Amino acid sequence: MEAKIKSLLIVTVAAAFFVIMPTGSSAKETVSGVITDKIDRPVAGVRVRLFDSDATSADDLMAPPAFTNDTGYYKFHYEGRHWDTAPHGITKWRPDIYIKVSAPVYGRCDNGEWNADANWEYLDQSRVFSDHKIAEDLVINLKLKDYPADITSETFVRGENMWSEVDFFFHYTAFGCAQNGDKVSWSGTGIGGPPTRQTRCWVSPNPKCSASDQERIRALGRAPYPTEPQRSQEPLQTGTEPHQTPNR
Ligand SMILES: [Ca+2]
Repeated sequence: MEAKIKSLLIVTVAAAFFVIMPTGSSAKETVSGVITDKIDRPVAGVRVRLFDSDATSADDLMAPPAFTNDTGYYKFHYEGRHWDTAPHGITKWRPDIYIKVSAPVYGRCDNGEWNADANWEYLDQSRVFSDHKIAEDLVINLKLKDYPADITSETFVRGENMWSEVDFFFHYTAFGCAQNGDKVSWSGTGIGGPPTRQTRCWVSPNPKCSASDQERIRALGRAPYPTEPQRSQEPLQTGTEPHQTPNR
């Protein structure tokens, strides 16, 4: 019993020491913040990359990527070195800091073609904090103005602002042109109706609809809609489709 109390005491003292122990020179060379969506909800699991903006060369990646936690929080620690060439004493070596945010995707529709290699979809980036003093912690909170994109059955009408194509049961692509000209693309939607879910393709509000996109949509309006392809006789592997049972 005495030993137990003793060990508890040691743990308590150690914990107290840890709390009051100075953490060295206070945190420096850090960038942290919270990523939120367009209605101010925290966005978890997105990739945040930290860059030094350079006018005359490619921007430097200042640290390995960070990922937001459940509260949308991310944090970087970067090297306290000269980020631009300039003599010491002249502050122009300070980093010009900004962040870029991307969401994970498992492939993506690129111009109507399925790109299975796409892992990340760019969402947004912050402004540049020029010549930032590295001894001062920097907080960059970013609100993703276009995330998540709206897809509702009212938004897209096939043949008016929506185009779709069927390659195979599990490989078809579709996109719609929103009223502001944004191109919203996806795959894995029910081909017999409006898009109801995104299973393989990121909803991308960034690209604009081109003139040829509009032409394809207008042509679709004059032609019969593509029909759903014959489904394989093999059992579905994804488990996301409602299973049709034969009449008993
Ligand atoms: Ca720079």
